[in-house]
Order: sequence, then structure tokens, then C-alpha cells
Amino acid sequence: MQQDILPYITDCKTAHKKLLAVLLDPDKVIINDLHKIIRSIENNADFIFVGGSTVADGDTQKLVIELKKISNLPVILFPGDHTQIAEDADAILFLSLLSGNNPEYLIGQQLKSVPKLRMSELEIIPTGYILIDGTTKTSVQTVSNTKPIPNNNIELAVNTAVAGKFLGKKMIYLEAGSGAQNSVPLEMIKEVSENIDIPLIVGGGIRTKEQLENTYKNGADIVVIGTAFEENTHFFDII
Ligand code: 1GP
Repeated sequence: MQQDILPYITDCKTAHKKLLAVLLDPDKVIINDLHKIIRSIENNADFIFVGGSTVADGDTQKLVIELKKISNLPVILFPGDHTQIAEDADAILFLSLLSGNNPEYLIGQQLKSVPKLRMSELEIIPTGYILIDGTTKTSVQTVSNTKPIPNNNIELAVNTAVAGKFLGKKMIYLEAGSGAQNSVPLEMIKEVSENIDIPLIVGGGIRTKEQLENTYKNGADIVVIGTAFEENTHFFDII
């Protein structure tokens, strides 16, 4: 098992170097467009996240194999369920959904993934995943069958993140859900980041350069962009 990515992220956090991940959903990416996609992101992104709430069996693996052929960017799995494990990736966010009280996404899917993970050389990064209400009902909410944390309940978000840290998670991911109408409130990002010392990932509904910068300014160490890039492959030209 390689152990390169988490130490790199932690070093960047210490050095106040902000990181960018582009999320590619295997259900939406057209393999023939991959060269174009990589050209659009490789000067800006630090990582490619691969995953989706529901992905046809085998599509994640196909996408990861093609990505590794044409790009040197680290590929990190961001799986919606245990079927989205691709051994050719570099690492996996080993997510546990800490909000919403659904044992299937807290430990159930994780148990199902063990046989595959034990056979792989993926770097496994224990990550506390916290869903925040982004106004629209997103796929992650539907698939996980959980209620997100209300976006004005900063105390609950902070306590959930701190519980994640106490449980030994190495990173916290604050998520408004892909395509969310409202991203995670800046005040909530600030409070969470000030109460944990592990890297903070923020994603969901970030569509402008201004939002991206404000998300960093308020304490995100990694920002994830999916929909904005899907809708406009020139999105990163503005950065
Ligand atoms: C979703 O946080 C990611 O899990 C990215 O969200 O698609 O809204 O950018 P967007």
C-alpha cells in the first residue's frame, strides 16, 4: 500500500497551500472526451476525484484505467458505494457518512468493501463525510436516505466534524451535494475548520471563482468542483 497522498495533503495544509480536486462522475463522462477533459484541468487541478451516487457496475474501473493512461494527476476514488472500487486508482476516500444516522453508510458499505480493498494497493484515507442541506434534494441525499444537517446549524456541523476527528478520521468532507443550489455556508466552513486540525474538503454547488476563493479563505484545504466543470469545460480558464 502506497502512503503518499494524505501526507502530501497534510503538508500542503501546514504550508497553507490550497488544493483543487475535479470530480468526474463515471456515469456522465464520455471516454472519448477524456483527452480534452484532461487538457482543461491538468494545469489547475491537484487531484481527480472519481465517483458518483449511482454508477453502473464496471464504469468506474473503465474510467480510472483510461485516466491513468493519459494523465499523471493522482486519481482518488470518491465512491458512492462499494461497487465503485477501482484498484488502478491511487487512493480512496474511505468515507463514513457521519450525518443522518444511516448505519448502511456509516459502516455497512465499508464492510462490503473490505474484500476488494484488502486485495488492492490503494492508499486508504479514512474520511468523515458530512452532508449539509444545500436547499435542493441532491442524489447523495436520496441514495443515502439521510437528512442533511440544516445549513444554519453550525454547532451540529462542528460537533459532527469533531466527533469524526475523535473517531480517527484523517480528513473531513463537508458536502452540500453535487449540483446543490446553495453551497456550504462560509460561516459553517470557518467554524468547522477552526475546530479541527485535520484537512477539510468542501464541495457541492460551487460554481464561480468568487465562491471558490471564499471557500478557501474560510478554511477549506481542498475544494471539489464537479457540476461547474461538467457544464463548462472552460471553467478553469478563469482561475
Ligand atoms: C459532489 O462535492 C462534489 O460530491 C462536487 O459538487 O458537482 O456541485 O461541484 P458539484
